[in-house]
Amino acid sequence: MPDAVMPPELIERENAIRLDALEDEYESLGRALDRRGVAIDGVKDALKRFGVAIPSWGVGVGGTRFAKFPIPGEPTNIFEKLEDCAVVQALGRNTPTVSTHFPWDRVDDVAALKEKARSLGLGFDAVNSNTFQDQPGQPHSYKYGSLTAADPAVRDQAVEHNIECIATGEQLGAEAITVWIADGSNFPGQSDLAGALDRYLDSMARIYAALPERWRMFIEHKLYEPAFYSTVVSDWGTSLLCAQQLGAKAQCLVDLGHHAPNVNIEQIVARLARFGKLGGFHFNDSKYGDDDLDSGSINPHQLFLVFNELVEAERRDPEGFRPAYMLDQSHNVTDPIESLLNSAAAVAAAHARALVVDRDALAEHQRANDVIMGFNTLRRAYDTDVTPILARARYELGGAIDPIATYRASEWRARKAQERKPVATGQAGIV
Ligand code: LRH
Ligand code: MN
Repeated sequence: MPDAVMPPELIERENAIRLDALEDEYESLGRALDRRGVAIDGVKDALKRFGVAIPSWGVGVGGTRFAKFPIPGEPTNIFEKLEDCAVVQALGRNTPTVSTHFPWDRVDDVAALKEKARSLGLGFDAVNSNTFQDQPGQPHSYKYGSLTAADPAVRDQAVEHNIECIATGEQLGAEAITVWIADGSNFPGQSDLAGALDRYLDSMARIYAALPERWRMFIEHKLYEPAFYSTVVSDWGTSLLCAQQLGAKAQCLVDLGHHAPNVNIEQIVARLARFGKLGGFHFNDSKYGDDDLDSGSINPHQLFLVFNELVEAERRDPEGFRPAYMLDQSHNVTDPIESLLNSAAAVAAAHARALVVDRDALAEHQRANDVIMGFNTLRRAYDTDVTPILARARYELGGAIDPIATYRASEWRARKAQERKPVATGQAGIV
């Protein structure tokens, strides 16, 4: 039994207040869905199997290039971060794994880190390498790129770092590495655009060769930032072509914030799934750029449409369908635990709404070019308030019917503010 970061009796007490209302709402929604040919318990069971990984870097307060505003009691190292991840899991019951980032999460004793996670009932999803920052004492700078740098010594260092991340990930029980590189340029003429991709493919092939049998490598594309003229892996097309060239273990990761405004991301998801290269997601939301806002907080309809394509993709190819679901957010003005609880619920809600779509009717309307009925079939699912299903799934898994209220009743943050050393103010940056 995992160490109880959230006392079960507290969850029980908070649930007892809300159970009758939940039962009533669940029964009434069940009847409504039944009239639409949807078995509510089937959706609930699917949600109970659904999980999205927490980014270790999202458990501390995030910042921008301008500033970061720490909060008392925020975690100061990966062990404390795992405790906060366990709080999110204890209340929300759909975030059983953590995605780590190296060297931000580097420890001397990896076995101790694995044991800590195990004692908290947590596992590890994809590890993330970092060749977009220079570490103290690092022989070669990544200022002018990493895996695609003109200088082979820089490329060697970056390849070595990724292979180290794989080795650490293997010790933790992870089975994938996400490779996002900031490589690009700020001026026309600064970089040899074609040569940069050749160097990328060569470096990635060396990392690919180091992948253990069951592992996958996720290529994460991004339109811009920190490079503002060209980015080597800037779009899904480049990512797909590279994944096809590298081999079966290479797949594409879609970070929702890494596209130009108004790009049809759900169609990108359908395309990558069609070619068997949909490796995973970094869920978040944005209004302008890579804002890393809470999932579903700005454009929940897009998140629904992404999951609508995911449900279709799984129906089309159940064998090959194995995307890794992860959050990737920066919590600059909220308690990260509350944002993570909300965001994991928003992702699960998008999934639930996609599961109540009347797929046979939709296919029929699409075949008959009945535009309005095709649209209305999707919109009806989107307009379905699935929160009773999410709450019931959490409740049946031992979680909280109302995670935020239960979290606040726990006074976790105030208690941790007494125990943990304060994070220095006046810093900036994502972590
Ligand atoms: C790049 C990115 C990438 C992570 C970083 C924290 O913008 O999305 O996935 O390495 O954020
Ligand atoms: Mn990301």
